[in-house]
Amino acid sequence: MKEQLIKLEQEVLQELEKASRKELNELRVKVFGKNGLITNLSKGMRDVPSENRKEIGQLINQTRSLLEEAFAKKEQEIENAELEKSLESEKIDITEPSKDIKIGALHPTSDIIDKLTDICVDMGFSVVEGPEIETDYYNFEAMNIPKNHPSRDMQDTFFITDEILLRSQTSAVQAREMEVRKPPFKIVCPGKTYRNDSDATHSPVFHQLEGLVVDENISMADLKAMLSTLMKRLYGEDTYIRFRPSFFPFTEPSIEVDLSCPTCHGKGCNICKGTGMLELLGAGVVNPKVLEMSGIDSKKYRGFAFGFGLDRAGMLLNGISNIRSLFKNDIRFLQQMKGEKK
Ligand code: FA5
Repeated sequence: MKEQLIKLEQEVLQELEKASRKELNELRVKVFGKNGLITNLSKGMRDVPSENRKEIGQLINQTRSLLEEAFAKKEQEIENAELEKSLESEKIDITEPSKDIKIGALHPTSDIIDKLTDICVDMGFSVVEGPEIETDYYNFEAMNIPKNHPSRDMQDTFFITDEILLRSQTSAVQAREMEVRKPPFKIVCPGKTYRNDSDATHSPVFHQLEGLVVDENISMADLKAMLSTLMKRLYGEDTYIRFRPSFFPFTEPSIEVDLSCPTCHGKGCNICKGTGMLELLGAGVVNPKVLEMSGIDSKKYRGFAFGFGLDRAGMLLNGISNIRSLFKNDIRFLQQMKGEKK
């Protein structure tokens, strides 16, 4: 029996050595199956004289364990080889350029932010940023809009707590900057703003560009000259602007600025609803109270400020009729933009 076991072990190990996956499975049945070699040897234990039974039993078990281990090892080897082969054949070159690259363009809002800030930097403005999650103080109170003042109704605001809100206007950066800067200074601040608004020209998230100039002898004429130059550079030399009286608690006097329609050049079209003009921004001479609240001597210094709706400005530049198109993230829309191709 002993010799029989050694012979079996050697034969099986030899066959195992060169077995494929299919042969391995067949061999497994041949050795361990219902009528397999080892199984039959175990069955044959009945005929072994009782005094040798223990020793033979142990030998069979040893052979079984040794062969089981050899099978497991071979199976692992086959699996590794198969994996290696499939990794080799399915190799992906992630550096290979795609055959189907869809080229978009700079988003109209990013494009208008870049264009406007570039023009403002040329005019000597510094570009600043402010927090989108703002305090009631900077968004309203420091802008001469006390708590419960009716002018708060003009900006349907998302409050987080009584004192914290999503800024409803980039004007909130005015007081922040006035507190830390010494006049004279000129700053612009582009960024996101939030209001509970939603229709074809109003979105709950939109973008504004705030401008603030503080210096001696500032007047409405400076504001008009600056905005005229800005608009001509952005929309073309034949563009002109119109001032209309308005009200903002933080500017006195306050105006709204209309732009001759960049699509029809003032003749009247469906974009400007036949009027030839489009409302684009609010502006005015900074209210002396606002300067004083931020520690600036209003007897010596004056200022002007303006606040653009950037999404509207970008829509006009690109002939977009619905503000929602700006936030749909549709590459077909972006591909039509006149902005810089990326
Ligand atoms: C203001 O927000 C003032 N802070 C502007 C200002 C700054 C006045 C400095 C004086 C001095 P108004 O609420 O009108 O003003 O908003 C300014 C522009 O933001 C609007 O002309 C419009 O273009 C844009 N705007 C306002 N609400 C939305 C909205 N929900 N979606 C898209 N654009 C909007």
